[in-house]
Amino acid sequence: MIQSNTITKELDVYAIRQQFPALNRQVKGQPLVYFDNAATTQKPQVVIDALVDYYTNYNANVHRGIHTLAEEATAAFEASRDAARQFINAASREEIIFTRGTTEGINLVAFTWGRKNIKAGDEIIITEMEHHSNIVPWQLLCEEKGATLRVIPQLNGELLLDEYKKLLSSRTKLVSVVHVSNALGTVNPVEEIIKLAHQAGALVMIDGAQSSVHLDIDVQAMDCDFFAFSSHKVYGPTGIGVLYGKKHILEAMPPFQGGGEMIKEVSMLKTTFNDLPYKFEAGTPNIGDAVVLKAALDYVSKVGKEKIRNHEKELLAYATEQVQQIPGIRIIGSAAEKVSVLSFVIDKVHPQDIGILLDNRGIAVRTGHHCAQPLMFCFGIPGTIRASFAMYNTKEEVDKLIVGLQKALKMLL
Ligand code: C6P
Repeated sequence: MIQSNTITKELDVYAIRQQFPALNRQVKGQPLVYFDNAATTQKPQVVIDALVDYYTNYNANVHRGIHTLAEEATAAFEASRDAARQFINAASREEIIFTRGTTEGINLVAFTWGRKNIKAGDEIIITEMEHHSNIVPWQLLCEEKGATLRVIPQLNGELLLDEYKKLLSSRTKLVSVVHVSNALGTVNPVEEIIKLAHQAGALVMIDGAQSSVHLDIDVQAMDCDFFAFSSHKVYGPTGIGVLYGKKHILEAMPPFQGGGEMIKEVSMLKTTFNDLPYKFEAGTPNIGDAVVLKAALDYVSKVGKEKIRNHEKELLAYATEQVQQIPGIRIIGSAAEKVSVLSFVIDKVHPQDIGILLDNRGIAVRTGHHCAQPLMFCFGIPGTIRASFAMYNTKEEVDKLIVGLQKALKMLL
């Protein structure tokens, strides 16, 4: 039976929805139902305003000029670094490197730390649950160095830790693991994974693309060596992200790209490199989006991650229960610990057909392999239909999804 509710005890979803202008638009003549939040979140007005304010009032290059605009832009850029430090509880601002996003953060580590430290015969461990951006950089590195990529298997969306223990050895130099699976929503036990890796003498990189918006991140408590996330999945702009690395590890790493900003002194004979974090930030950075990241992180903190999490948990439980009642639907990934991602397949129906029919009703979901083809292979499917919920979604919207699915199935079967 379909039932709706309005305001959850803790979070005034309707007040929050007013702050996201995109949610007011119509798609195909219907109010937009945006359930593609794992791909990217919509932006609150404060984030949009912060970007307009930057380009309207203090657009300038950073760390270079002594004029007022340059000083204002530099102060805002560095304040955003401080906000990011606080958001993941890094020990120091030198450990916060601005990147284009999670993908660039992982590639930076593979390119610099990896090239220096990985040798023939070494091993890197990842999992079956990885996004392509935490597979391909390590494949490229292993191929170049003659190293081996090992993979922790999963069952029904949970990693098999006993198999992981068997893979660890003195040959293991790095373990790189997704914190939260984008395709299934599984929250992986990263603390235990990190502890075991460190006992084996390996470093650990955590792909935080999906976790940073849902979970409280404390990189010091977690004790990871690297952590990467993207602003656009945390209600911020695209084109900016953060790579965290432990200071002593970053200090020992060679630079990523060469150019302005990352140097201390350049002569035709020799170049010395800038201090952290600038050593890894060559060229004019994405200043506007970096500045705006602070507005997004502040917004999330102000609403309160725990409240958001509770609301999303309620939505996931409700949607799971409703979807399970539709004959022929199979949920993919049944981990005990999940964030608000619901992936499913339907007997005899291609996910893309469902995606198109839902879009005709104004409902945005993602269909396909979700850049996790090896994981789809494990489940023996080409892809799923994925509905991913954010702080502004409601049970009424879930009801619309259920009706949309029922109508689509009537049409297709
Ligand atoms: N996943 C999704 O729809 P970028 O593109 O660099 O911001 O993030 C890459 C990335 C890395 N790891 C995980 C776990 C991710 O989910 C993503 C992005 C989106 O699931 C787009 S493919």
